[in-house]
This record gives sequence, C-alpha cells and structure tokens, in this order.
Amino acid sequence: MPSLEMNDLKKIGLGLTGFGVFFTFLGVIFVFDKGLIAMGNILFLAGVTLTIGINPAIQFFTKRQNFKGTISFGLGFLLVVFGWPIFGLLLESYGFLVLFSGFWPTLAVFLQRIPLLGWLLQQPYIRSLLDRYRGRRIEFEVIHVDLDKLEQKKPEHLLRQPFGQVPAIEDGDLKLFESRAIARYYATKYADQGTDLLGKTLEKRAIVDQWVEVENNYFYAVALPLVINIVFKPMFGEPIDVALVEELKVKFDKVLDVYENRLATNRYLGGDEFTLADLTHMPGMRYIMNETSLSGLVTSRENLNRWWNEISARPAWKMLMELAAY
Ligand SMILES: N[C@@H](CCC(=O)N[C@@H](CS)C(=O)NCC(=O)O)C(=O)O
Repeated sequence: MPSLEMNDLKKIGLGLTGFGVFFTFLGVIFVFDKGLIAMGNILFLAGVTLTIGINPAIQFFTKRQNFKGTISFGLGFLLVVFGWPIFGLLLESYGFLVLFSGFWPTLAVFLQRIPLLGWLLQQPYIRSLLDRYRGRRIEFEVIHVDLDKLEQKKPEHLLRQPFGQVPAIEDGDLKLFESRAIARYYATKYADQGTDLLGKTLEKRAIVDQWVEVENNYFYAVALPLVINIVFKPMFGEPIDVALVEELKVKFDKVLDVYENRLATNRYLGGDEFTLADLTHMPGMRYIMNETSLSGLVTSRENLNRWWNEISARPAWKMLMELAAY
C-alpha cells in the first residue's frame, strides 16, 4: 500500500507539479501561449508521475476503468504539445476530471502541500468554499505493515494489535484494533459530517447492527476460508483443500440467497441508506469479486449485483482502491 509520507522524490514531484500548474496558468493568461502551456503540461505530468511513483503511475493510467480518462488526457496532451492549446486543454480537463473524480480527497491532501497553490487553498475563504463541495475529508497517514515480512508479528506491532494482525489505528491517545470496531468508531466520531453510516433512529441502528453481525458470522465466516483456499494457499505454494472449497461454495450460495432476498426489497442492507452494514462487507466482497473465480455467484443474482455495483462505485471506495493500488 503506498504511504502518504513525504520522501524527497515526492517533494520534487510536488514542486514540479506546482510549476506545471503555474506555467499552464501563465500560458492561459498570455492568451493561450503554446510554449508556456506545453512546458507547463510536461512539468505537470512529470511531477504527478514522481509524486505517485513511476510504477503506480503507469498502473493508474493503464487500468481498464481509467482508459477513457487516460485517452482523453493523453490526446489533449498531444494536442497541446503539437500547438493546439485550446482544444488540448479542454480535452485534458475532461480526462483529468474523469481520472481524478474518485480520487479528489487524496488529491486535495497533495494539492495542499504544493508551494503557492497549497497556500492559496489554505486561505479561509477558499477553504470554506471548497469544504462546501468536498464532503467528509479526514487527514490520515497510512503506516504500511508488510505481511510478507511478518511485520505484524513484531513486538512493536503487537502493542497495537496483540493477535498479530492488521488493521489497527492510533487516533491521538486511542489505540484500537478490529476493523468493525474501527469503522464504528470513525462513523460515530464523524457522525455529523458526510454520509451518516450508523442509522438515524434506534430501530434503524438496530437493523444496521444486525447486518454488521450477519457479515461477521455468516458472510465473512464462509468467505474468509474460501479466499484463504482459493487465493492465498496457491500464492504460498500450499495445497488447496478441494473438498472444503466445494462444501464452502454450497454454504456461500445459501448465504447469498439471504442477501439477494434482503436486497430485493431494500436498496441497501440497512434499508434506504448506505451504512456500516454495507461498508463492512466491502473488503470481503472485493476479494470474492476481483480475486476469486466466484464473482458469478454475485453477478447471477440481480439485486446483489446491483447493490455491489452501486456501493463499489462510491468515490470513497474508489479512492481507497487507488490508495491500496488494487
Ligand atoms: N477480525 C480481524 C481480522 C483481521 C485479519 O484477518 N487480518 C489479516 C489481513 S486482512 C491479517 O492480518 N493477516 C495476517 C496474519 O494473520 O498474520 C479484523 O477484522 O480486524
């Protein structure tokens, strides 16, 4: 997972991005000066690539779901470089919006660190204007624990998570582990900002809690051993327990029938609104959909499929996927 820590390359990258924006801006002011805009664009692209990292940048631009944005941005870039700055910038802007719309909260954190632009964005009037359109944004730092190197079993990590697993968080003096408890903590802490994830009435909260429990005791209880056998064992060269996988598939099919039924009359698991009940399913669902051969169990169920397409298209989830480089 990429970290948001600033190393020297990222600092240089941000500097270049800042100059890129500045030259492009100057170019536009000087009645679409071709040279300035082209130079600004080249600096901007080099800056973004250094900031994200060369390999993650290639992965990001070549991802299937980013094709539309990348092609528009790339064509726009070529038009700018070959002397058609107005059309080029228009096409680039479209590509930029398509590429980064789900990425805005992370992008905002980076933009604020760019010299001059960062200072401008910090000004109270501009800040309040942006906050109005931005929704919830919480500053955080990702600390990568390398599971391949068994860093989760080291004494310093056991202080955060005594069972030697991830995730764990530190928020001021609070240390917390168990993903569902962490999700509930943040949902409660920031209940007055952005989407209300807890449920608005006592009864609605009870239904949300019920489906969070269902996730842990029925969905995850079957999905986890399936994923371990189908995804992780082959990765580590261990034999798959074929009989167990077949047994689990039958169980999983029955669990998903219950979901299909629930979602036939409810847009989300908790009812009309997206809540913690949906959110806690997302990591397990991602594995099932993207890393196993079991996605058909979901796509063949009309309502389950509709629900997954809807929740996995949420900007915060897309941003997380970019951050995790999935
Ligand atoms: N109940 C825990 C489960 C955490 C868990 O399964 N973590 C896995 C990664 S998703 C892990 O750390 N595996 C490495 C290991 O067990 O050594 C939670 O929800 O936080």
